[in-house]
Amino acid sequence: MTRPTRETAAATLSVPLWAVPLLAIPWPAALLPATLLPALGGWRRLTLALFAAFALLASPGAATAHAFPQRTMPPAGSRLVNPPPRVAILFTEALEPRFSSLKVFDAFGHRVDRGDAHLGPHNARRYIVDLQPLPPGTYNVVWHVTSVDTHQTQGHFQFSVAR
Ligand SMILES: [Cu+2]
Repeated sequence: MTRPTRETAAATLSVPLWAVPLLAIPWPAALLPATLLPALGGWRRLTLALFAAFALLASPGAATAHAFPQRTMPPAGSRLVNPPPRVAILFTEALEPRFSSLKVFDAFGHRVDRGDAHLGPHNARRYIVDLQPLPPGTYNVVWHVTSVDTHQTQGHFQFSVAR
């Protein structure tokens, strides 16, 4: 028995030759939080590219129906001088708040948000949580969301407050 290789895995998914150029297009970059990509190895990235390409091919519009961050405040990886009063994420799709969560942790894993994750007043794509006063340090924002079409996505990003 041999371990599956990329080639056999691709064969299992039966990629048509004409679809191969599609894999060169950075679909995942458009579909996933930017902070997630560097954490993934080449093999996983390839797998994501395959699934993303197939999702697009299988049913036009399906890939856009999943909620992914379009913009975050503070921006992922940012270093702030003033502690932010809240974290807000603008998603690509409207969210179902009963099945979504948005939490912020300090470097020790302690919650520093106020546990009041809620949608924007006039925008169900905007997800907000208020923060306790943040001392200098690095913070991890963790989100699990369900879009109104019931699809679930999750991710995380960091920001820091300067000393
Ligand atoms: Cu979806």
